[in-house]
Amino acid sequence: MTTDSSAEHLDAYPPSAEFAAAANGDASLYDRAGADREGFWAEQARRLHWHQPFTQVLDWTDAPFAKWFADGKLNVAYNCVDRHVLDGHGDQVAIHWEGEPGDSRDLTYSDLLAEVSRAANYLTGLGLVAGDRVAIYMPMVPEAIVAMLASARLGLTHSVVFAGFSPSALRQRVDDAAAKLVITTDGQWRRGKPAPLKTAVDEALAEGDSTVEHVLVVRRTGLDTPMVEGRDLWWDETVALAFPEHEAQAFDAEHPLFILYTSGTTGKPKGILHTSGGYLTQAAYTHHYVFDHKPGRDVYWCTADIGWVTGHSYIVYGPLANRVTEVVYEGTPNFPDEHRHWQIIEKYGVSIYYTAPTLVRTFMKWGREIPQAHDLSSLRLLGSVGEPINPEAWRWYRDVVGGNKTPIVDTWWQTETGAIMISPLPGVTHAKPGAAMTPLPGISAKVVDEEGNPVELGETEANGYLVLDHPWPSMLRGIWGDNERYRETYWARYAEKGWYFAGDGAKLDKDGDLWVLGRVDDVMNVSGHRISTAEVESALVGHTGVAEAAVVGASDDTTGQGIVAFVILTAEAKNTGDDLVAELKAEVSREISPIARPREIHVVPELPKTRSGKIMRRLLRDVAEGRELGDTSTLVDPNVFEAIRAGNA
Ligand code: 6R9
Repeated sequence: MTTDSSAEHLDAYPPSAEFAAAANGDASLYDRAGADREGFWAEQARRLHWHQPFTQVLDWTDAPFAKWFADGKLNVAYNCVDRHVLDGHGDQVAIHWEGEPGDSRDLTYSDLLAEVSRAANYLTGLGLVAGDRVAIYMPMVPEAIVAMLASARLGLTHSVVFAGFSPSALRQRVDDAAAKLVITTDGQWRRGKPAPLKTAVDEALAEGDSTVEHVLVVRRTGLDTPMVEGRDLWWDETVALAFPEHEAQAFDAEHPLFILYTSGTTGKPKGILHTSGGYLTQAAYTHHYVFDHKPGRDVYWCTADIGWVTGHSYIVYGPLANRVTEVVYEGTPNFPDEHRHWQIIEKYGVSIYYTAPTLVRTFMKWGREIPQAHDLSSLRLLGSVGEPINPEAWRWYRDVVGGNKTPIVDTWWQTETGAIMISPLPGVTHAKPGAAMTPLPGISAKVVDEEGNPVELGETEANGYLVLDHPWPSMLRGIWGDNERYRETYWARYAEKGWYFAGDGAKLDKDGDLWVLGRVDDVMNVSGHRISTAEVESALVGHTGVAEAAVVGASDDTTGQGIVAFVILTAEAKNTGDDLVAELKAEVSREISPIARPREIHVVPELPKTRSGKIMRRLLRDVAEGRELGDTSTLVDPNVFEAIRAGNA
């Protein structure tokens, strides 16, 4: 932040004096962390209650497998619930839950403690022991959070599977983690209608042997739900009747807390593994400073789903560790109409609101009159996550939602990083529309070229890669069951330097501020959801009529990227035009999830390939975005595009 007069610098929003005066953070955090990184993290770890204090901070001798606070012991659920009750805050509301059909429920910390204790007692009675895996396949109901915390309390490793995923996606995840229990609901509310969910579990488990011994079902919609004798259990007939007191036992700081599957560059999702002490330390630390959270005063709302990492770290673990009062909303932003989010903000006096750029752009499309019809003056801080936020959306968010006064924190991080890594600090640093700005105190990042040389400041070509050059407490501890893939995916690219390769392109502006530009691998980002091209391709070729498929993410005004597929049909297949395209789209929804449904599918006679047989997705992206073709010199057959365009027409 020099005296440079570049447009980017002029566009900076300095912290307001008023916000700065009461901010949790201050500039000394950067100095302290810079002078003694490990000492700084030890200080942050002491935000938590340790049943047995740690004496070591970082053990990196087995890099890239980190151990943080290894000789310390703690209980994650005790930190998120019990200690707040013991500190006299049992009556504070932890969760203002808002159901989609209009029902609502408040849970205080005492309520939460009783619910989590009941669930812990019941799961123990089922024979589950620390180290077992539990799959959680649930919509945004309070029991989903209770299920996560009860698992954490018992040292069970949870794997939350987004309730929009298909039975086969669920099965793949259940099998990979060898889960013994699936917790689900009878159904879920979606735009005013109940849709079955438990039947998807039945379908997932129908074929072949699985490791699942029980399916525990929360009643949410009242839909008629077949139960398998001896396997399936109703939550309200079991957990709800269990004893509401339970003593939390301490686990090693490195005890596995959860596995969360995310898309990689191949068809098979990666089970990202997170452990306890380091993860909770950084989730709590970032939630405190990045959101400037004041327990007992703020009302916080993160609009993510617990099926994604944002839901894990910024609905469940970070906020509850910090004694949050938070809103949890079950449904879609436009049910019963587009006013829903603003009504919820008014109803609860939400002061901190954390959402994704795709939703901000959707709000823009619906029009500013909608938020402007509400009193949003309780809002004092806004956050963004999931993809780069375009400056236009950033300004709209600040002006229309934030009353032209709230700081915006654009937070860069990943499932793998576990918690926020790069973000402005409100009240402390400047913000610029579209820039994630600077690594947080304690975090170190670089933007480098292919060889690992630092890129020049102000370089406008997007030629940099984002790397993390020091380990951090909430870093992933590996890919479940696949250490080799872990090394290969994240550490092989800059193996000599020992840097973590994030898979994102980035640049530094003239002020040295960091802009994340999007994925540089074959991972698409649709509405903030990571979907690999390979996953969608494999769903498409799973259809008998498709011989080959190539999928690209083309830029999309609302969703960031949209999925565009090019398919070659088998000789036997009949091209029935729109019918076939509709069938293929449905196939992808069924195989993966409606979020992976392609925006467009083009039936083409050929795909552009290099001599080594690689599909040139870059050129297909040019086609999908209606641009002039880039360099075609490495193509086997440069004429292929005439055929593709003809097929398109
Ligand atoms: C938390 C989360 C991670 C990928 C990441 C990047 C993109 C996330 C961003 C951002 C620019 C931001 N991403 N936040 N890009 N600015 N503030 O989203 O995790 O689902 O694993 O996605 O999302 O491409 O690599 P995850």
